[in-house]
Amino acid sequence: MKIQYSAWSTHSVWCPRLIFSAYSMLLRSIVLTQALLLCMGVTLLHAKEGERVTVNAGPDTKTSPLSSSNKAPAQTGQFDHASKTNVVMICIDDLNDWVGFLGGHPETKTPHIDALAAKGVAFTNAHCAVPVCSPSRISIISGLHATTHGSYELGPSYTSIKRLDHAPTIHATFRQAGYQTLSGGKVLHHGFKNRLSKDVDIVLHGRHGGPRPKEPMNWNPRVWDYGPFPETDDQMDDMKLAHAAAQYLQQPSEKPFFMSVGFFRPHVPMYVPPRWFSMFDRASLTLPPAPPEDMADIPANFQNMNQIAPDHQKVKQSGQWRGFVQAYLASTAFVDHCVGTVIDALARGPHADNTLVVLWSDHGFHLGEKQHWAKRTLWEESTRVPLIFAGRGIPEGQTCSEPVSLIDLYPTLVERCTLSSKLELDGISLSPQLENAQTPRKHPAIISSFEGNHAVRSKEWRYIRYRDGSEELYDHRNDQNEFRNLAGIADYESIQKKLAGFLPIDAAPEVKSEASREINNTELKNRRRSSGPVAR
Ligand SMILES: [Ca+2]
Ligand SMILES: [Ca+2]
Repeated sequence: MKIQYSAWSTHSVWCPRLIFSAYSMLLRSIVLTQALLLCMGVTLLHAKEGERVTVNAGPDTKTSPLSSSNKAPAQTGQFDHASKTNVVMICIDDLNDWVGFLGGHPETKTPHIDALAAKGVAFTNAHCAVPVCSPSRISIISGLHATTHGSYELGPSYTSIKRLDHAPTIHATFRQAGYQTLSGGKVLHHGFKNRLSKDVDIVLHGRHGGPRPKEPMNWNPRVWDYGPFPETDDQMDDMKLAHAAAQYLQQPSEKPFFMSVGFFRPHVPMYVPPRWFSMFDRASLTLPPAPPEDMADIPANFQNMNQIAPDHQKVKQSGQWRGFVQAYLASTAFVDHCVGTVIDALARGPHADNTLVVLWSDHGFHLGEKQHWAKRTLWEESTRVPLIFAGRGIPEGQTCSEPVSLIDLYPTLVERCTLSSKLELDGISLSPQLENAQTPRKHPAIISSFEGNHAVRSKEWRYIRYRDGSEELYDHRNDQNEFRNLAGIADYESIQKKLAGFLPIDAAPEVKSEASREINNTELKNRRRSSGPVAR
């Protein structure tokens, strides 16, 4: 609990010390606690096994980028932990490279994320471990590759994967080191449940991605729906989470803290308030490049096994392509505002000087490129993610184009915060790149999707090998859209062979839960049932 004892230091002299000291301390703690709760509108309790603890949302905060020029004078909490580095980890769901600093869409509006990138080290060639929510996040939070833990799809939770029985979450590692751990929204796909509930001291806001309208607005099934809803930002769970995080960051803390803030947008269904839709003109916005002839040189197998998202032909025929793109841009602008709310609170609060911020998205997202929607592919649109480090110990204004993986986050944060390194992690610390962004990396990023399919992304190339042996090769020096598959062409044989040398050996077989089969079956049934656009 955050209490400013110094503000009350004169109160105790009113009481005869020997007689009333014990009573005074008790009274003080009650009064202070009540005053703090009343002032802050906070219900803050320590989490117990299986118990939900919440911090209610406070008033809105004016957003601005992390800046040393607009912060309040530094305060200190009860304990001096100036030598410790706090961590704020911002996790975004399904955000591709449509952020200003990555240049993925010419009209996207992400001023706060771009400002954060400018204040730190922005990684422009960062990739997920698996291009779908649950295994991507499990990989980040465990620091282990999918080919180690064996989760390649939705379904298995962290605690249901045997290989992770003795793999501490990054939250557990920080907590073990004396940090207070906080989490809110979507960080692990299944949340911190069962034995993981003790890894999080304070739940900032529940794992809610709402609200949703009663009836679909533009698309069936409603999981793929979009539209201007609800009326105001403060009705959005993401905004409530941002306020809760902001509120915590503006108070002194007793301990160093590790905070993870997981926003849902731009994940479908893409409902955000009308003001975000009105920022983008549906009729004139730029559609992503998606020439049908691009598919002529691509092996068929992966296209056939990846049938969960809406079909691009159906999207086009329904006349809703522009609507989806507008909704994605609107959702991205909205989540950027949420990020700004958190960063601004940090910048103006007492932790501005001793906090490291890391921002990532769990994977990318197709909006028609390669005739595809959503995720799960091994192409650039699906695997590339925004990744930013900023704050304490991070140089400003650097850009790193070396290939990195999100599984590198865990060892990086452990190293930057000088925690114990007795951990078996697959990732490689990004500290050399955080010292000098031009430092080369020896290893490419490895991405896996469904069992037995892998991509190798180096600084200049993408090589894909599917389970049936079929291959793709792209030269990013002159083909950022991955239009021309160079696999099998004699001139590229040596680079193809070199990249193939990085393919995982002895990859873990897929862990499947009953729930995962049900989820997949339900999604497929929904897809078959789908009537596509909502009839009007
Ligand atoms: Ca996701
Ligand atoms: Ca092509």
